[in-house]
Amino acid sequence: MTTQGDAAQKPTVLQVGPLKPSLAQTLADDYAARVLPDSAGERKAFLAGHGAEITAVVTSGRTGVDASLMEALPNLGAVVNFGVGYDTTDVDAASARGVGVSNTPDVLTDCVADTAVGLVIDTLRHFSASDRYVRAGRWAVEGNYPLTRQVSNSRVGVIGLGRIGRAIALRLSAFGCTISYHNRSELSDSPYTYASSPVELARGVDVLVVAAAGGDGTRGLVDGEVLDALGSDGYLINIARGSVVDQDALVSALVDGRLAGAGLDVFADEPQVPEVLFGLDNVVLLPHVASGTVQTRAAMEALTLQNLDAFLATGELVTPVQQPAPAR
Ligand code: 8YV
Repeated sequence: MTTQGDAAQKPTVLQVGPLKPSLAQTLADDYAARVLPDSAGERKAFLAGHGAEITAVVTSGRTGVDASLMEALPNLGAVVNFGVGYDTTDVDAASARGVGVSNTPDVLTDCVADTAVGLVIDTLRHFSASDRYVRAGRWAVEGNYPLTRQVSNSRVGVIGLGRIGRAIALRLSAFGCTISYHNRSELSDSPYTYASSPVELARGVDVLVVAAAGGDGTRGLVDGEVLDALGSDGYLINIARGSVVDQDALVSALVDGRLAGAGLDVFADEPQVPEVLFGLDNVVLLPHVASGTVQTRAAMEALTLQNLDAFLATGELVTPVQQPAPAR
């Protein structure tokens, strides 16, 4: 156990934000981790008393560590992030301070890609809406459910052909879909057609799948102009971050019927979801569950702990977004 006296020598772990319960338990039991209080007053007192003890933070993509928290942790060496997305952590501030940042890539790629494909199918084929139709007793009364849109052989555009984007493309290729993509630059090793802008990509597809990392570099990348280019026969699927899409523009396009439908796992201000979408059967709404399987979350937890252990033992991270500055 860390005491005030030896705090400067002993590595002390801080949990920032809620974590998977088993991970939080392990941090408490095996690392004697402290937990950053939620309330502003308690947090201030905690940081004044313990900020200098902290050498590693464990957080999730939903919370992260901003520049002001980093400043209150002068001996911080690493931010260990549960999740592949780390847009809630200020990586520039971390870099300036020599603080390493890790995430959990690869282990969630399959589940997130599965979710994207599930959303494509559900949104185009209205399975969730049809299920509601049956449960409400409408089948027997109103007859067959209206016809929907075929997924196989459709044209799919992927924004962000990284690990997850490629896994989505691979799956939908097996459905006979024609795949095109937009990235900051064209990939030399991709079999898919490159579009030089999101608008150009949207113009040529039936379904636009957002798989780009969140953060300032992609904020509002899918704006009203992109949605107009996708058009009233087009569908938007987002399994990335709500920030990549202009949510107000999306909602008005859906409400006005200027978009055929949307499948959304992520939102601009989670867990808030625009209520006007609740009444639309051409929209599928998920509570940010893309990686949420027992297997994948266990693998994410294990990789999070591997990063933490490696940092505490060697000062290096296993899956770094950036490594800590050496010889701290
Ligand atoms: C997690 C995610 O739910 O990995 C990510 O970036 O969005 C999800 O897999 C989230 O990070 C957990 O906080």
